[in-house]
Amino acid sequence: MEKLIITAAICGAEVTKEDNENLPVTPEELALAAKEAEDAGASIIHLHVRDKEGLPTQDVEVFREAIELMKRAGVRAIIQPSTGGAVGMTAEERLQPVTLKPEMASLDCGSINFTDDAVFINTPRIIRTFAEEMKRSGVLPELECFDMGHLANALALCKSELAPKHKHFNFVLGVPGGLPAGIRTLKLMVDSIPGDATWTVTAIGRHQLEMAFHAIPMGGHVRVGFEDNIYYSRGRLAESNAQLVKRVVRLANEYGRMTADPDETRRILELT
Ligand code: KMH
Ligand code: ZN
Repeated sequence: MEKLIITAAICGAEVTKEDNENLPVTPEELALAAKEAEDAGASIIHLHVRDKEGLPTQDVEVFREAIELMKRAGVRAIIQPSTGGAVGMTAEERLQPVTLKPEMASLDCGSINFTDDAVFINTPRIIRTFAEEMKRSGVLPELECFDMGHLANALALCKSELAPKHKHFNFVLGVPGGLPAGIRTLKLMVDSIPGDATWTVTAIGRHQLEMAFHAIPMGGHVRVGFEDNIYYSRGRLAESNAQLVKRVVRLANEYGRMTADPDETRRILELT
C-alpha cells in the first residue's frame, strides 16, 4: 500500500486559545508547531494565520512571515495555505496566499451552513476563479468536499479545462450541516472518485481518530490537528498538534503502513 500522508492542520480559523491554550497562532508559534508536526511524521501543513489579536486573517504578509519562519526552522513539508479562510471573508481576501505560489492550497468545492446564521460561501464562480488562479500560479489544489454536492462540483472541475494535474480530494466529514462522519459516508465518497485520484480524510472532534482508523487500511490519507479537533481523548485537551500526529503514525505502523516523508509525498501528489 502507498505510504501514508499525514496532514497537520495546526491552527484553523475558528478555534481560540481559550478553547485550548496550546493552539499556535503567532507566526513564531505556527513555525514551531509545523516543525514539531513534521518531526512527528506530518508531510503537509495546512495553514491558516491570525492577526495580532489572534483573529483569522488572509493577509498575504502574515502568510509570508509564517512560511519564512517555517523554512528557517527547517520545515520541508508541503505548506498548504487555506483559501477558505474564515466565514464572511470575501473571495479576494481569501485568495491572497495563492500569490505566494505555494506548492498546494485548499480549494473549497461548495457552500455549506456553518454556525448559527453563517454560510461558508463557495459559489460556482468562486470555485472556478480559485481553480483558475491556482492553475495560473502552478498551485496544486486540494479539493475540499464537505458534502456530496461539493464532490460533484469537484468531479466536474476535474473533467473541465481547469482539471488539476493530480486529483487530490479532502473529505471533510462531521461539520454540522455537511456529510456526517462515518464509515458509510466515507466509503460513498471514496467510491465516487476516479481511480487515479488520491484522498485524505478530515473529521471533526472525536471523529478525527475514528476516521483515521478507517482511512489507514482503506489506502487513504489522514489529516489531524487543532483546526478540526482540540482533544486528545474525551475531556482531555491535546498538548500539541505533534501529539495528534504521533498517534496516527503509531496506528499506521501497527497496521504495517509507513508514513510518507515530504519528498515521498511530493512524488505521490505528482508535485515533482
Ligand atoms: N474555516 C472554514 C470556514 C479551508 O481551509 O479551505 C474553511 C476552511 C476550509 O477552513
Ligand atoms: Zn482550513
